[in-house]
Amino acid sequence: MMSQTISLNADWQFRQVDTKSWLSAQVPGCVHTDLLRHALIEDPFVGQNEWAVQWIEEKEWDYRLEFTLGDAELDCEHVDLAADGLDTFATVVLNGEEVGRAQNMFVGYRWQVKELLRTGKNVLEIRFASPMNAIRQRQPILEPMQCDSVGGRHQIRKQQCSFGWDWGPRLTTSGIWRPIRLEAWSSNRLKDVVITQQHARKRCTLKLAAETASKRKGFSLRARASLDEQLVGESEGSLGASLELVIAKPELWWPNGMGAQPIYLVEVELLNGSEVIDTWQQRIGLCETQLDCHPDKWGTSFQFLVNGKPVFAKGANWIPAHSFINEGEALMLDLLDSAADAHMNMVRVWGGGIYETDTFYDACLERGLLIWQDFMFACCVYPSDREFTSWVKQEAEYQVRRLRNHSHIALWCGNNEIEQLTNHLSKDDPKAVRAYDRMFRKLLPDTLKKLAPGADYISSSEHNPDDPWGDTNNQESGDAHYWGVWFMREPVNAYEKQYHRFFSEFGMQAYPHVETARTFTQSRNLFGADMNSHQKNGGGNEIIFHYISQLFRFPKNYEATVYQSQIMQAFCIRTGIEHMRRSAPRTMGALYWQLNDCWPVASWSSIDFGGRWRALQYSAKRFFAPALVSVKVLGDEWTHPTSNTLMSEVHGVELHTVCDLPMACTAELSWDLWSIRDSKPVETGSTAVKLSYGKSVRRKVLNFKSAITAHGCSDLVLRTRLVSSEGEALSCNTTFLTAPRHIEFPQAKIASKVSVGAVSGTYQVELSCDALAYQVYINLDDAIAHRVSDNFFDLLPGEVKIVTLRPSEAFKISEIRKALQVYSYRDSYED
Ligand code: BMA
Repeated sequence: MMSQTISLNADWQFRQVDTKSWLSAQVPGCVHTDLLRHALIEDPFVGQNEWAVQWIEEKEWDYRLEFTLGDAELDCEHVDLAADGLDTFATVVLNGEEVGRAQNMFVGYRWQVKELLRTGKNVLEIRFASPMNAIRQRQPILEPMQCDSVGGRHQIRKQQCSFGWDWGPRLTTSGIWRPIRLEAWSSNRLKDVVITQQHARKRCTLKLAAETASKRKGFSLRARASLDEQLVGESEGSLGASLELVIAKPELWWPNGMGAQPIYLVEVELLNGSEVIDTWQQRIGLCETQLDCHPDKWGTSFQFLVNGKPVFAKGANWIPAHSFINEGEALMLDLLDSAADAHMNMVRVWGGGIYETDTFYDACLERGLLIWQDFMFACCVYPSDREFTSWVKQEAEYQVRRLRNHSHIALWCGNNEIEQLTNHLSKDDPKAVRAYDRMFRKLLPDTLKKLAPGADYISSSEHNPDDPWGDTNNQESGDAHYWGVWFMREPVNAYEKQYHRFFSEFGMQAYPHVETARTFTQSRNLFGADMNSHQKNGGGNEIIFHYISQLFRFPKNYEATVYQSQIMQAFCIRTGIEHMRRSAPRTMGALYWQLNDCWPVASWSSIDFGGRWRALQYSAKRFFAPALVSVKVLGDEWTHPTSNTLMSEVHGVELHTVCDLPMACTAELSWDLWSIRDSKPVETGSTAVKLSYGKSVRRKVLNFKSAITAHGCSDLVLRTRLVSSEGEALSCNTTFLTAPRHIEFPQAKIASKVSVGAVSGTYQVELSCDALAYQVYINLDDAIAHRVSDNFFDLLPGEVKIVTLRPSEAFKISEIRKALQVYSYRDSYED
């Protein structure tokens, strides 16, 4: 008999323990969203409501489902209750009998329940203990600190950032957060299938090892692989034997920008005689990924190879897409589209969030995004007692099994930033080191070795393989989190002095767009209580203003401050990432902190909660372009420590190209040095270049001494362009020879023409100017939600910029014209 799945996701009810009334609940979901749906709490994302809902974490919650079963459904040998995720300490009761207990949000549970089920009405009840009580039972005295407002979050295996983070609210959920179902089966079922890919010339062999509930004779397996519904491989065999699917002329999966993402469907059937009794399927890409650490002239490389080819990792760190995880599913695809659209090829699933849902891994596969997968441990020393270790063991086994067939997971990493916590954990404390080693250098890698042999693993990010407890700022080997710019307030060009082998974190904050902030407050006071609740980093505001003041004139109002914070964020990260790409192959990765937010907040993200791109996301699309022209300014600028006079040794620039286009091509690299005041070029030039994959090349050193003597650094702007020999604009860049705050920007007149776009429902905006317009921002007034193809770009006289505008609903062209606002840096400050 074929196994049967009975979903139990509908018709749940919930209540606070010891209260009477049951209310409808949504599963998968959590108690906060259930309370919100019944208007029993205010939206915790609005104003300071977060604080008004803190009581929820102290309570116990009941979830209850009545469901009916027919004879047919019970007419099988086994029925399992499968809960893919319970958050977190749950007691599961079926028809009055306890079935089991859950203690770990990151584990899927399965209990045999056939004996407890009845024909007709059944009642399933799940009681969730207060997570705070669970913490206090393990640690009576709590010690709040940075990124742990609870002071004990690490005691339980629950999404760590749900206790509050330096960008996230404290919204400690409870509930059935993943699907729940009954699985009825007889004689046997497929528990799991592991796929191993073996690549050879013009052939890929998929070895499938199936695990079944029963290993008795008489059962057999049948497997198929298909691409676009065309069968490409088939195989049959008895249980226990490994099946092989040989795919001739495999179409390889490549990261975004390097090739296509063909997705193969692998299906396995379990047969009893000739009858199919269970099925299993998985979508995969055919690819080999490898972390390549080989000795080289700079130390030891830290680079990813995909199908044997070194890949410069371009991307960002990923946090849960919503504080209430299930709500994040709706936002995830759009966020990952944005990542791919900005030429990213890797995202890091950061260790303070969750092992993401299947939707996420599938979406990354489709979009060519490699995954750096942290285990979910972040920023503190974790317990090592027997109970905790057993939770971790179970979790690691569950998650490695769940995710091991995703060959686009390029790396597993033990945790986020624990090895650098030398103030808590140092080589002088052998006990703590031993406990750490047992978890992150033994348990986790051993689990991978057993269940996913061949998967690459590092114990922590950042990680110094030469001395894990030594200088985590090691430039010779390992990955680095470089936070000198931001936390240490180092000058922006400090990025250009860093030569880490791989940058897995670095970042700069900005304020969310005015429209995003308006979803949580009407206040325009960035230091007011509402805004303050949406800025979780202690010194965050001060540091944003520090960097704004290093770069720009004082912003004239709230809108201007938001705008400047965003162009400042983009300026900083662009400076860093262009340097990192120029430094290839010494540096082979740049994942900035952070792509997304889990609620509307001032943060390091490049995309506001809700999907609106900050200036940084548009900039990412330019600085991650497959072929890039990049400029390094030669000579420093500083203010004299006693006289405060501006000092400058800037004398010229280097022009570089960076290429990760898969095919070599020829292009023209051209430059124009303009006088800003005169709106005229003072020096121009060009050179033919050959661009080839993986090559970062210094093309020219330009000496601007005479132009600087004649005009001064503050009157000069350099525009550089890379245009392919077919005439395609590959990259375009603007560089100043001084901080923009020293420049007298002209009052440029920006002309805009709106016309109907080629694709229905879109409009084209054509922009031109009579003088330098820096960081042009186009927007439609509030009422019209929209997307634009580019924004926060620079314009010089003679250039025409065409932007496609896509309103989310139909609007007349006259309405678009009326709503169009064009703003540039010059509008953000008073004379
Ligand atoms: C990083 C992350 C997070 C944090 C961010 C900003 O190192 O790992 O812990 O949110 O810094 O402080």
